[in-house]
Amino acid sequence: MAFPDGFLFGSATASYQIEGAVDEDGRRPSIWDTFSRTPGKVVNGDTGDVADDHYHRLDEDLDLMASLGLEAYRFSIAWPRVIPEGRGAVNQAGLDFYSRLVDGLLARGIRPVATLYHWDLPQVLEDEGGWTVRSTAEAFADYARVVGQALGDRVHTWTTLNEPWCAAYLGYAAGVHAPGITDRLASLKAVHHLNLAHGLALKALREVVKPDAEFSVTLNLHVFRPVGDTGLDAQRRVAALGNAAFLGPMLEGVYPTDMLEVTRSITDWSFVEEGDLETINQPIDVLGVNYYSSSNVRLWDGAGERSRADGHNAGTATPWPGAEDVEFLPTEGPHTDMGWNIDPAGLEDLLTALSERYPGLPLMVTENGAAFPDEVRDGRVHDADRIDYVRRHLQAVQNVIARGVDVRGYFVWSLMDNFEWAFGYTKRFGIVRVDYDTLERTRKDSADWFAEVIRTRELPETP
Ligand code: IFM
Repeated sequence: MAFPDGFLFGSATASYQIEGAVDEDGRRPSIWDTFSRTPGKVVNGDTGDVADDHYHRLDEDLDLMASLGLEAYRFSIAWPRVIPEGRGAVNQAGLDFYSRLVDGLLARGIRPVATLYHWDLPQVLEDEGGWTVRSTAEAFADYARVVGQALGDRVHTWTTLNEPWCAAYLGYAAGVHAPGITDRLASLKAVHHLNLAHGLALKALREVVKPDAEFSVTLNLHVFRPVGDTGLDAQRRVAALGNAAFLGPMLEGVYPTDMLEVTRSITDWSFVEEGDLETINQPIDVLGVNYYSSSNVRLWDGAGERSRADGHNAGTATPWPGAEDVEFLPTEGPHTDMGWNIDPAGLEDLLTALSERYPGLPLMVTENGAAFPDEVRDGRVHDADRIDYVRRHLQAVQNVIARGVDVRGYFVWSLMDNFEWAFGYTKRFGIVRVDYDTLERTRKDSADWFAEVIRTRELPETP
């Protein structure tokens, strides 16, 4: 079966994970600069100081994308490069970099899909409370307007946030992502202010960008598989925190009852002000879905040690505030290098459920891919495991399209190996290998395979 006309094949990256050049041309520190420089927070003490040096290798990377035949490229913009102090003065050099990127994409026939926030909050704003305070959402709207004014004549799709679940819960509850805070109430305030930032930014963008631009948000929606008698109850609790906490306000204008119930012992949500939900509930043109794996859940019966195989680098604190009694059971293998299971049926289930709940809202898989311990042989990476992973998930996308689900595209994570947050450079997700000593880029077998899928618009027969 061929992918439908108009279905977009792309790849995705994020600013802090690839750019490097963290203190050049006026960029100021983000929370990830601070966090990664804090001993013990990132494996090997790795930082994004150099990363893939994409900032200096823009043309080479654009040519690489063109050589793969990419139809779209999803990148993120570093707020501290554009407005280094978080609010106020605009750094033209920062905007110029993204303007060159967008022009370079268009010149090569690649559609720019820009994300405004992929976790690199200006540190100065974190010092004022970060996402726990409303003023950060307001500053985000101003930043969105600035970027929209500069690039809005050329960017095709605007994405406000990438995976606010990670920013809120991994950053402020589990503390395994920047800013490294372990405070359940703070994480719930962060959820709300990220949601508010999304709504305010969409309003600002709509006023300044070209009329045919599209608007979206990218969520890492979770697939929870209930286990045993208590599985459904466990699923209801974590689905409220993980999925409905964002889908509810953004697409339905409400925080779901389950969410309020699960978090009752932590907050009465009085930080939600009148009119906020209306602001958050802005129309979008496409919902970005990031999917990698699924989880098995049930309620902990109190006996033995609670299993916490939630796949999110659990520290001592949980990223599930209020749902501490939910147990994440180990999943069936094989697993990727992240320890995540491989469950393409989960992607089918997720896309199907979304299309049933939100009929008429197009979906886009804005991230999917896998880290594997690549081996270089004769200068090549024969990553059959990654090809198999991507092939099976693309097959899942085809299956749901055949059943009438409106999926508009697929972006592989990631274009090239990069800084994998708390795992530093130890996890490789790229379809292109980066040699971190020489910064040389080499296409893996998966890159050649993906290029062929794009060229033929079909999945090759399984060998
Ligand atoms: O690398 C991340 C990306 O930044 C957000 N989504 C998941 C990827 C793999 O962990």
